Amino acid sequence: MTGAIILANVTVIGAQWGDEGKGKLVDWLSNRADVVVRFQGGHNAGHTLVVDGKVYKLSLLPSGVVQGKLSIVGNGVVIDPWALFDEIGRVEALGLKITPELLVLADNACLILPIHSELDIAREAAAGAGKIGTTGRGIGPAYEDKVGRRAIRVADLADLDALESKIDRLLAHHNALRSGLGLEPVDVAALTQKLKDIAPRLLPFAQPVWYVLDKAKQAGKRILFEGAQGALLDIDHGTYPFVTSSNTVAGQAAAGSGMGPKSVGYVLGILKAYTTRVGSGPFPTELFDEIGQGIATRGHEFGTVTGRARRVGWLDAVLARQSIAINGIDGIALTKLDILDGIETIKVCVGYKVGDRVLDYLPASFKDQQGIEPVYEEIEGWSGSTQGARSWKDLPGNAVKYVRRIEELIGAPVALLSTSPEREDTILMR
Ligand code: 2SA
Ligand code: MG
Repeated sequence: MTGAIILANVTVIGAQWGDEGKGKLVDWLSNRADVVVRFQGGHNAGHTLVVDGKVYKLSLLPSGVVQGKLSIVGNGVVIDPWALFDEIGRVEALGLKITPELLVLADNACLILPIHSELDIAREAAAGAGKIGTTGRGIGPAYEDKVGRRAIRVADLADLDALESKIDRLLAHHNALRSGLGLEPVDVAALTQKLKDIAPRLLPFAQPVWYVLDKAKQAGKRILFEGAQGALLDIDHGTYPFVTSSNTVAGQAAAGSGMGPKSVGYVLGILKAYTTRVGSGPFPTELFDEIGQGIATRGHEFGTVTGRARRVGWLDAVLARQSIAINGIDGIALTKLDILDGIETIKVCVGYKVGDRVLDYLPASFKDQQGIEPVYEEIEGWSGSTQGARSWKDLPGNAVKYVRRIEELIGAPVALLSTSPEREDTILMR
């Protein structure tokens, strides 16, 4: 199996609600890849990479930029050009150089405009207790416009004569929505000018990504697909409506980049040794006690993009198994095991009681999801440290037992074990 991770195309997917540590694993794997591709989401993603003591917080840029690998933002991504150039400025300040040779943006990707984040924020404010807990980055409204066939795409910036009429059409929709939320109407000429100003900066990065990837494939290049968020935030498969607005599952790697389904290759699911979620929505194994507090503190569980505190709970093997099925996960990278160091008894959820039923999957109905009572298995903890371990032999016996038991419960092998945020603290298991 491990051979496959190193030799094949790899798709890295968050197996929970995001923040499983994908950034570090993508960085580790991008050493072994030629091309790194983002295929969904936008700058709502937050990947933290620690390389040689430097901390890179990436949102829209594929993690491959840190290793100097061809980094591609696919058609499935929604691109906020202003946020992109801010991010480029931040990473360039750390010593990287982001050129069109390194970074390619899909010319058919849809743009996030200021009207999208304004709408996102206004809707969340109006929703009160029913809010989704979005990142406020305009992701949902941008995908709505994409699916509604009125979005502005990257390639539209190359046709400035037609731009104003496209924006006019878009604003006919938005200004009606805005008036309902008490927002001022947007001026067509002002928004058009803003886009005309950014166009010459953005266009040098634009290419037909499917074509670039096809060439890469013909040349035998290895491609790494970098998922953002997690499978339980998927628009179809997640805890709807408390989800993001894109498909986050492995299948999207193909559609969101313009390659065929076989290109997805080895699917590596990133699973945190416990569970976190940021934003609202069901969370069956959520902890509200000092154990949860301790995990949150030791695990630095704060959103990379928004700084929001993440909710924390025990590992949910029911959800992990479901995630393995819907993504076709071949192997797991288990992260943050060290955060459980010193906990006397660790719990893992192995089933759901919903009324008088016991389920081994997450029911689709929100009412059922809210009513879940987790069935736990208790596993003896370890007193030694797993932090920074670089070999299987360095792990306390009970930590090994915990990993083995998780493999049985979720029905997938742990292929990699990450024992700290540092690139080198990664154990190849098999
Ligand atoms: P949105 O903004 O429309 O995508 O929000 C909808 C839901 O998706 C969740 N979401 C995330 N959950 C975890 N991590 C994400 N990225 C950042 C990070 C988040 C941050 O890596 O830390 O910094 O706060 C992410 N992006 C979206 C979001 O919480 C909503 O539940
Ligand atoms: Mg994150």
